[in-house]
Amino acid sequence: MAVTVGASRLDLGAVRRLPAGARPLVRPGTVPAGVVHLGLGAFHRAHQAVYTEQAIALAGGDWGIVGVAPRNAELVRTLTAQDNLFSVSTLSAADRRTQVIGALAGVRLAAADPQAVVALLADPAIRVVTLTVTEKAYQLDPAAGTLRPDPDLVADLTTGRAPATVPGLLVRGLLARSAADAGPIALVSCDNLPANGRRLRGLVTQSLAYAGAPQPAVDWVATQVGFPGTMVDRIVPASTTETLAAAHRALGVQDLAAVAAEPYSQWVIEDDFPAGRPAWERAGAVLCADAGPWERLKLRALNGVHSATAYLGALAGCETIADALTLPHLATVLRRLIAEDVAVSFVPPDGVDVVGYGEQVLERFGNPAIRHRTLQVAMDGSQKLPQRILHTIADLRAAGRPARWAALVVAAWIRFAQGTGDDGRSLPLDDPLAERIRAALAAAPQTPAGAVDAVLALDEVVPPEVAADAEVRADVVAWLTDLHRHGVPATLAGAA
Ligand code: CS2
Repeated sequence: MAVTVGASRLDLGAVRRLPAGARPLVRPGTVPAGVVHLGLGAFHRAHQAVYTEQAIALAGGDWGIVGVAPRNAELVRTLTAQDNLFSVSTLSAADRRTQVIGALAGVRLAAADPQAVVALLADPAIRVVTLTVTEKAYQLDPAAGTLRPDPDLVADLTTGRAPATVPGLLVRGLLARSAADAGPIALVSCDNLPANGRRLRGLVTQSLAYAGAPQPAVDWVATQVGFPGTMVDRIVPASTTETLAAAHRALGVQDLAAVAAEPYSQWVIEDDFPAGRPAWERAGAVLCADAGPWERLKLRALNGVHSATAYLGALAGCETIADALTLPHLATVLRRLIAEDVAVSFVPPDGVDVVGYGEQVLERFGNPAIRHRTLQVAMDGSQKLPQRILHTIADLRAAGRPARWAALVVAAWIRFAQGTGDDGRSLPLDDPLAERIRAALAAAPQTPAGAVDAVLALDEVVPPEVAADAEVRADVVAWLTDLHRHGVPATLAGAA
């Protein structure tokens, strides 16, 4: 990214020169660490870090965050040079605010010093570990949650080498913590996985079994580690040079770790923290006994609709989600997806009207100040579609209902995976299963039905009851045929 040479930099010394409204809510560098966060990406900085800073400011507690980047050395260098400070800009058509966040007590690069991360996880001062590492880092098959370790994770679990994967770090850290008798801890998945707390517990227990961990350590994890489920929500696109330039203008100093986000933010957390937690409820988070209904609401009515917008938009040549929403008829089709499929597929949280929630989601997607690239949301479809769309289809079909609009999203994903947009431009398949998907599509008959059968047969992605459903297959084939023959605009016009 472009760096303005000689510009003064955000750091502790610059704080008092910041505009008054932009200063951190806590005195940076003064709050001892109680949280380790794995995955220092834009989402964490604009979500959990903001809630945690507010919670500390309002209720106190030694809950500074040690942010661990698995691999991003440049980000760790940047944050170190900035005394762990970064800014979050909140953008809407009408308004923009920039605030420096002082929640980070330190940063580490796991790839450079994995043992330091293991030692942190075994430190009695650390009582909460949060994660935003993206779906694929869990190395669970997305359909059933079964561990599918890659060679790096196998090496982490079966040799004494320094861990190189997120599950490897967690397992080694928990074994060290149990050996040190360092007290209970909560591991909190903040990724968009189905039942993310249960998935993370499943990952840890399957990994311990794979590693042949001794029974006392397995028992220790079973009794001393909480795995609260969460629903996290805030649209935070990857930062660009424009994000950094705008933060520079707002702060008067350069912030190379700046992020920009929409104003909306939500966090629902199951209250299962055996060694305490920050008072996140003071910052607006909802603590509850079961986040499941909230998580289904968000994964299906927001993320599923996001993926639909991303695939249809990318195929039609739209660069951003907000651009895609201006495609004629797309909003109508998304409304029908929400009302006719998503809303009737599950029981929402008490008092929530899914159609109204969906309207708010579409308004958020249309925020013109947020340039969220369709290709960013389109990434890793094999890891996302099960909880976003395929579970909606499975639940509708189990209730004897059609799943017509959800089938359109599957067709759009397949067409995207085939690699060419409506105007003949090639589209990148950025997905951990890209090779498998490409090989399956190449080996299949080169017809819409051939492509659909090849994709529905990917059993680590597609639940068996969906793969075996002739009506679903027929709907997906019909949509894919339309997308091929007529392109996105005419397909939407014919359907809306
Ligand atoms: C998006 C999410 O990239 C994606 O797949 O759907 O990152 C989305 O922006 C967040 O989950 C919103 O909370």
